[in-house]
Amino acid sequence: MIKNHIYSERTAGIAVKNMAMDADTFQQFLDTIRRFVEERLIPMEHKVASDDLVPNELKHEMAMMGLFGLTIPEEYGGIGVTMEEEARICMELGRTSPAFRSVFGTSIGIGSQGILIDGTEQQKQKYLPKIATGDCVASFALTEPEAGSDAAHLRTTAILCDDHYIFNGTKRYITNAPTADILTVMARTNPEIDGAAGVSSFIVERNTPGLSFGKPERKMGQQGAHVCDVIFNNCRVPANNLIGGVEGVGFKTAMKVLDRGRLHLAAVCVGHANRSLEEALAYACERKQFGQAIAEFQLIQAMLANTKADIYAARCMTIDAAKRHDAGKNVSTEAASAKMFASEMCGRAVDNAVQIFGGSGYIADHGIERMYRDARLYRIYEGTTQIQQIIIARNMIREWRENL
Ligand code: COS
Repeated sequence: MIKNHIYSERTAGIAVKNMAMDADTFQQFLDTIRRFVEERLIPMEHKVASDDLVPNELKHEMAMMGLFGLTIPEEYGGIGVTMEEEARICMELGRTSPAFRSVFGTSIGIGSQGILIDGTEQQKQKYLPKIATGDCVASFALTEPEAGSDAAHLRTTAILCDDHYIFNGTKRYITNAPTADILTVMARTNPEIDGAAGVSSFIVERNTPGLSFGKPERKMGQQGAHVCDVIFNNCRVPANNLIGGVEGVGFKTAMKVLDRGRLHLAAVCVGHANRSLEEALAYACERKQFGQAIAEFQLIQAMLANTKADIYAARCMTIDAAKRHDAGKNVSTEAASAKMFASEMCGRAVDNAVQIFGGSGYIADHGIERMYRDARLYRIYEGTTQIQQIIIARNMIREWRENL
């Protein structure tokens, strides 16, 4: 419904790919998402965590709101939000369990952006409209048992044989793989080349012969979002599914996808930290010790104030980096900085929230310990904090040398 409204508002003018919505329409959309989070998602958090499952009716509501089409351009049936708009939406969605965002977040993010950024027109026409409606869930398969942070040394091979590539290897910890209809897969098409230049990216459909999936992993947090291995055993992928039709550029496609993904995650971290602060503030104002609300104590105030300032900083960084991305600038450094700062900030925020809740923060019924566990992943996936540091420092050194 919202989607239709936005369509009519936006297609009334000249259709420009991922053009910003007018401020009122966007604010209306944001308000609707906020209400959805408050009224539909937050009340379901406990059940989703204990069932380890997001109910289908909620997925359907998300599809009706257009959430599966957020980043897909209008010409392929989506809403086509800008990066800044996406960041602001993620800050709202980040206020509830990450499992809800994961339902569509991977699909509209790292799962589909490879097709959007580097795919052929035919590939875009074939897959993006189905992704935009939620009929096709897309995942991103880069990580392997022996290639996590060192992604350029992945070992899965894809060897051209007539009009198919024959895939062999295993991908690990692939978010949403248990339900994915397609996967963006990075594989080595040239085994003679050890590093990044031997890697190509592909679209692999779920029903491809030779493709199988491991059992969903048991995790520390983020219940309701599922990860598993993806196993290729002489899996025959049509040559047409090579993204962009060009071999050897798949690693770069993955890096471009991750630049955008890291901004998306930084925004989610801002939302997550904000929610933990709202909970901690409310508790601190109500909980009485030594005859007064604990919010009156300066040591509690310090934790609240530090988190407030931390969130503000992460929010400003993320929005600034998103605006630069929208302006067509290379944001490798800014995206890594925002992801690093926001995920570390979120870790501090949830830790402070548990501390303010005291003993209750450790008890499952209050939900704060769940937020603490859920947040831990932000500092790891889509590049650990240490990988973000490497990216930032390398870019600094390269720029310094270029300016000599
Ligand atoms: N956009 C476009 N191209 C990029 C790029 C970016 N953001 N980052 C790197 N490249 C290009 C480089 O320019 C280089 O191209 P040339 O060979 O033509 O110069 C190529 O990609 C290889 O880059 P680099 O030499 O920097 O690769 P490295 O193997 O040294 O490692 C890191 C790069 C460590 C940054 C990369 O492997 C990485 O990000 N690892 C973490 C992976 C990750 O996030 N995993 C999580 C999985 S998803 S949940």
